[in-house]
Amino acid sequence: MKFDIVTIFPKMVEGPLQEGIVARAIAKGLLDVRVHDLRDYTTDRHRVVDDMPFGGGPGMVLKPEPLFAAVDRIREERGTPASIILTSPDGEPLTHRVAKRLSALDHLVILCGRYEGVDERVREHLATEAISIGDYVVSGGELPALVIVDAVARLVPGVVGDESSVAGDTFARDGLLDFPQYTRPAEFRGLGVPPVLLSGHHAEIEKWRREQAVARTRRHRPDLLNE
Ligand code: JFH
Repeated sequence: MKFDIVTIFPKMVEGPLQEGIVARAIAKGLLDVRVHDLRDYTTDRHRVVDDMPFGGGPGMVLKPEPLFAAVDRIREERGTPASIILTSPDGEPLTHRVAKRLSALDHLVILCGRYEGVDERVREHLATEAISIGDYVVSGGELPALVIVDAVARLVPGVVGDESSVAGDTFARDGLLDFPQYTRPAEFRGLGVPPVLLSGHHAEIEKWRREQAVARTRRHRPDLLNE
């Protein structure tokens, strides 16, 4: 699967791609991720990517020309992408369902905005969709782009070693939050582990985990319970 990420801060994106599951998937050839410096697609001496908003108001907006030029180049060198995603606080919320849909596509472009956002013509005539990673504002599209790459990549077959840890277990299927997990030592600084987990009674363990998952879901995400 191919990803092209367009940003004014390529180093901010490249670092995280060089660690962990995503880095291993790139090394295995399962993912092909390229990061493009938006300033390379400017034509002026000062490599300006932003300008004042028409109508006034605070802050600056990303100009359309470098973003369109970057996508033109990606099309020439990498082919027409299946989706061109604009990261934005007012996009479609990123969910497991959205990540799953994107993971079936062969080539995604992700456009990272900065400042107060991007010229609306990018959203309307260049991007094919706008995605939000949640109801809070971060300072630009780079962290959202990394979240999208990571969440989507995990759903590409072979990227996560143990497929059953992706979506296979019964709790993920039921749409509940995770149950608590413990590992050795069985006693740490006077803190124990729920005895049922040490009991070896698999049916009892399953029952306890489900109860814990339901309790956590009721507490933190009652919207997920269909009651
Ligand atoms: C991004 C930024 C917008 C102004 C709320 C009302 C007024 C700062 C590009 C995505 C999610 C983002 C995100 C994605 C791309 C960009 C910063 C945008 C405003 C804010 C201020 C620039 C933020 N899910 N959160 N944040 N910014 N808005």
